[in-house]
Amino acid sequence: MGIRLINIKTIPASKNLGQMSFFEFQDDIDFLIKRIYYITNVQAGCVRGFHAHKELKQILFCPYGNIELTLEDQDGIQTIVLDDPSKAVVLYPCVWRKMKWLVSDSVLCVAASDCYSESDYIRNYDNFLKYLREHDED
Ligand code: T46
Repeated sequence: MGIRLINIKTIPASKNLGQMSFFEFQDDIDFLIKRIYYITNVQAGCVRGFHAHKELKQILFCPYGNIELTLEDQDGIQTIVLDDPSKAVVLYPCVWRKMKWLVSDSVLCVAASDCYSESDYIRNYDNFLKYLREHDED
């Protein structure tokens, strides 16, 4: 369970070469990646998410734009804005998430610990609260 904000190592812009950001297993994240997906072509104001995961671990980052995450776990609710390519959030199991696009065409990238499985989702908020209570000691 839990939420971890991490700073992605970034080689700063130099001349016309732009900047590069990178993260890797062990140094930055504590799980291997089995799936990558990204969400594009979203208008400002759009809110996605409204679910939690039972087992999945994910790292979320926004290489372009500005996306607000509202995250709820056993410690309460927090808001994190991904507004820089060097910012990322690791979401462990049992975090209810909403992602709000603050700027049109912002890109949300996600690297996940497992392949897609609808049975890992908790898409009902009351079921999430119940699951949280039942797994509080995990
Ligand atoms: C998450 C947040 C950050 C697939 O078939 N394969 C996939 O790998 C994914 C990610 C989704 N889908 C299907 C499932 C739904 O029928 O694509 C449809 C849209 O997915 P969803 O409504 O869950 O999208 P978001 O933006 O609410 O949530 C997504 C991820 O699903 C979720 O794991 O943590 O981004």
